Amino acid sequence: MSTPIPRRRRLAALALAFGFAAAALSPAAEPSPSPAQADNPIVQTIYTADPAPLVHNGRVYLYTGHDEDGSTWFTMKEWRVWSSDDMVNWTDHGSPLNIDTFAWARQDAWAGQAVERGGKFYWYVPVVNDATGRMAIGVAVADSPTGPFRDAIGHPLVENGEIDPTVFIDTDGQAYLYWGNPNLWYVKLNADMTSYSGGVNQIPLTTQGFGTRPGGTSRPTLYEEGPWVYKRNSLYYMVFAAQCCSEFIAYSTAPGPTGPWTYRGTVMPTQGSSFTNHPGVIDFKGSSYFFYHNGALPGGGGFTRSVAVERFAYNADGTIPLINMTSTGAPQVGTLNPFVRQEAETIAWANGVETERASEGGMNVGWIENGDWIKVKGAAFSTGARSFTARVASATSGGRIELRLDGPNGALVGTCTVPGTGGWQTWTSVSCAVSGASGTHDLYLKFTGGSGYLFNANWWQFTA
Ligand code: FUB
Repeated sequence: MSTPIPRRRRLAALALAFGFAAAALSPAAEPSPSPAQADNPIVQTIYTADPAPLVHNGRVYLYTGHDEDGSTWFTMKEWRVWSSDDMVNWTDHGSPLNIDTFAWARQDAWAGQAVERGGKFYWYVPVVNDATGRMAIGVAVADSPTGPFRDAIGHPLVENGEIDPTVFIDTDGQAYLYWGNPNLWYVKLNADMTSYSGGVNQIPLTTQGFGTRPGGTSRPTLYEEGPWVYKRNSLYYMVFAAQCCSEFIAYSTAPGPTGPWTYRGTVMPTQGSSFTNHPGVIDFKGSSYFFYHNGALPGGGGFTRSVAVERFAYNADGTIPLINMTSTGAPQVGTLNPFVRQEAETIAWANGVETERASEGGMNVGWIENGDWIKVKGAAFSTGARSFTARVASATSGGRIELRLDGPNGALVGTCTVPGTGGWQTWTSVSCAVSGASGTHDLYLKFTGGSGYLFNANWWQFTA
């Protein structure tokens, strides 16, 4: 059930951290800068970190950490999952994995990665082992990319006090798990993905392999943490967070999965207001994408980070070009179909709302106040929409959903009235007429009404 407390707490934390004037907390306040144009960072409802994208069945599943509001350390209790089939509208799948999933873990839901094998999804994560007080790598398993995930083995898969696992399955079927800070390690995973053979191997951190760190510190190479290993054509890539602090993203390549590695240079310079960064690289629908994190949301910084994405193209020789952080993000791949059920938590940009578990399954959008809105990018109305239906609930007296095109104050093509339903999870469907919506537009669901929380939204759909 939605309660008003978390959102108020979040706004207060944002205000404190960002030095906002009280007026900036008004319901109509919009994140800056230019939220209607921006698509980075990917998630606006919470702080996210340590992206790990996975392509499965025509969708990108994005696994992230969750920086708690107002954090002054890497205070992270759960991991989150998001998905998209167009790289701009992202569906919130909530948190199917948290510290409590591992009965032996104490804290620190830090940077991990998920992979699919044989119809199961394996998510490797670093956590503190309660018994030893050291960082260990756990493995969770699920039958779906969105979980629920359960502890696969009931104990750490491997433990040496180091963090940031990345998993890679080679074309010959051999899987590898790499991790480490300050060192770099790997094991060869068995086919069950939950055990390994051949012991724990250390990758030599040579300056030839991982570059030279300036300043003559105890760490001679640039390698810091957050490795991301993959193969393209016959070349193996290890992208990693380099130098500290602030980090930049660098990479090395090798002719095989265990090296020898050769340092290749910078992927993303030190940019943004987070002193850490974390890479995730995929190919999707014919393009290549680079995921990372920064501190771009209001209140953002080193412990309140946000995941973002850029599209890029490899150079002809296989090297990675320099990639800069942008607020524009990756272009949309295709369009969004407004004539099929769309989850309310499928969002290109959210202004003022949050999400939570819905009693009907999945997530819903909540904490909606007068003037809040959700942008859904590139909705293809084709020759026109006739009506709109939304699944809604309200413990108060409801409000209205204004359907606007191309901006929160853009052309109004319909208005649906939401009644009180007797509870925040007491769902009903409301419909209204639509006129003037044809072609492809960014759709804004703008929420209006009285004061306080108005209603929750679970899903919506237009009729043609
Ligand atoms: O998010 C916690 C830690 O910060 C990660 O494990 C590191 O990679 C750094 O991003």
